[in-house]
Amino acid sequence: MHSNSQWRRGLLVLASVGVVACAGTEPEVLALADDVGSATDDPTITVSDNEFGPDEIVIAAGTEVTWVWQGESEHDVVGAGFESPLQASGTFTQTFEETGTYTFVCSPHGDMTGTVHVVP
Ligand SMILES: [Cu+2]
Repeated sequence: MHSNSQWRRGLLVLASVGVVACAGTEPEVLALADDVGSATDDPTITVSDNEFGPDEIVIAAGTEVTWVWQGESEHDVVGAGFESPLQASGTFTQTFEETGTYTFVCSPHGDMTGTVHVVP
């Protein structure tokens, strides 16, 4: 029993370290700030090596965003509640119904991040 509880404590420590290490790159949904600007009429984001372009867009609620792969390497788009395949070409679409600020990341490239602001 003693060794079992030590093992459990070890797992807890590992879990806490993992949460800290991932902070900032985990996709999340944030409250919408009031100064994000007005919605774009071109809700398209390119996926290249290794960045999203643009890496921040503003859309109206109910708009479908299209990501278009243009690079050579494999990338994906992972947000809170949506995830594209890991692929080197093609497209991915996601419709955002609720207002808020949605961050997304390419899972193989943790510094490849983007943001979708959904305004009313
Ligand atoms: Cu990537």
